Amino acid sequence: MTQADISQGIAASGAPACSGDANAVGLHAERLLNLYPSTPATVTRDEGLLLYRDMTLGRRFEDKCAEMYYRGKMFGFVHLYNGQEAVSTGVIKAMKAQHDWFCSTYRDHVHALSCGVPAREVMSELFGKETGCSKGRGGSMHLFSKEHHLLGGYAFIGEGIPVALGAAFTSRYKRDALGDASSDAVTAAFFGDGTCNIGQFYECLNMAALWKLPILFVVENNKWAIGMDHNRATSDPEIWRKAAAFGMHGEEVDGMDVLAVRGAAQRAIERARAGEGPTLLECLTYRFRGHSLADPDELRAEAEKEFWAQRDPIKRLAAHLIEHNLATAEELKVIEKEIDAEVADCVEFALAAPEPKPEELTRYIWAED
Ligand SMILES: Cc1ncc(C[n+]2csc(CCOP(=O)(O)OP(=O)(O)O)c2C)c(N)n1
Ligand SMILES: [Mg+2]
Repeated sequence: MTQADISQGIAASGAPACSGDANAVGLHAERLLNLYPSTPATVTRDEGLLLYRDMTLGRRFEDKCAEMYYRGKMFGFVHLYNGQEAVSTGVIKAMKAQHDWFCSTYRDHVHALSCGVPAREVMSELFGKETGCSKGRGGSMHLFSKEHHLLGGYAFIGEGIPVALGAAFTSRYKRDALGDASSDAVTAAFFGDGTCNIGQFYECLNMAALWKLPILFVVENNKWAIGMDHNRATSDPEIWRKAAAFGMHGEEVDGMDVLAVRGAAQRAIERARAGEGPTLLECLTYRFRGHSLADPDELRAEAEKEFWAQRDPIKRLAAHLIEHNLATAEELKVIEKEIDAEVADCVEFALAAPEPKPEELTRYIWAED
């Protein structure tokens, strides 16, 4: 396919015209425009509003994080999720809260919120406060909540994948070896495109397929691994195809469309619960900000950023809800206002919360009774 074809594809897709050079839009966009159509989820009004609320919370929480980071309220690296909300919401809200299991990466705030960890606990953790979900000992990259079955954010890439595999193995072992028929939890492991070039990914795919484990490997392919273009770093940029090497089901999906992600996730979850094993789900997405808040984001082409910004998953869901008479623009505005209040509240709460006591520095390294 030539660049002219890509430009025509963009026009034919009905997407608003991009300014700038079509050369800069690139292969990742080309894949999105040529995706094999998959069946999206259909949603009721309540489900649609729940998805809208979750994505809006994720976006506004992250915007507030940026503000707080630049005001010096949090330390270390902070990686935001703006642009990728359809993946977290699409997968996690298709699973059973406090029953299924979740493993994240260092880009973990929004996964935690989708899992139901209260915004107050997430913001407190980012401020290093005792009221944080990891008691202020973890920070941005190490969110954890036993109560919400969030098995962690991980600073080392790929570290969460074997942990997720262990959770999936546990579900299966409890049911098949220990005879607990109610043990049908499914695990979702989230990780990026760059992470698919390391060994743990392949080792875990192998074991998951071998033992037919109930797990979703969710690739958040946002085209970039810090400053490395995915297409320059991997043998076959279509990650979902790597599933075939393990005899596993693989699927690619528009990661800017929450209903497409939800539809694919629902199918994968159903297979996993039925004992039919794992799925490798590649979500084509894009991060709207730099790799971390320390990244000035000067590397990526403006035309590329604009191409993806025009596919903002939250605006897209809003348009769908309004078009299908599931909600009015006014109702969505009310939700946004409620979310703004929730985010303002979590900042106030976290600012006022106590620091961990210095003499308790090593507390929580081991589990307490
Ligand atoms: C084992 C390991 N090697 C290298 C790094 C440095 N590193 C931090 S982020 C990153 C890129 C990961 O990219 P990707 O998996 O695409 O995730 P994204 O940041 O795009 O969400 C790398 C290599 C690391 N954190 N851990
Ligand atoms: Mg990436």
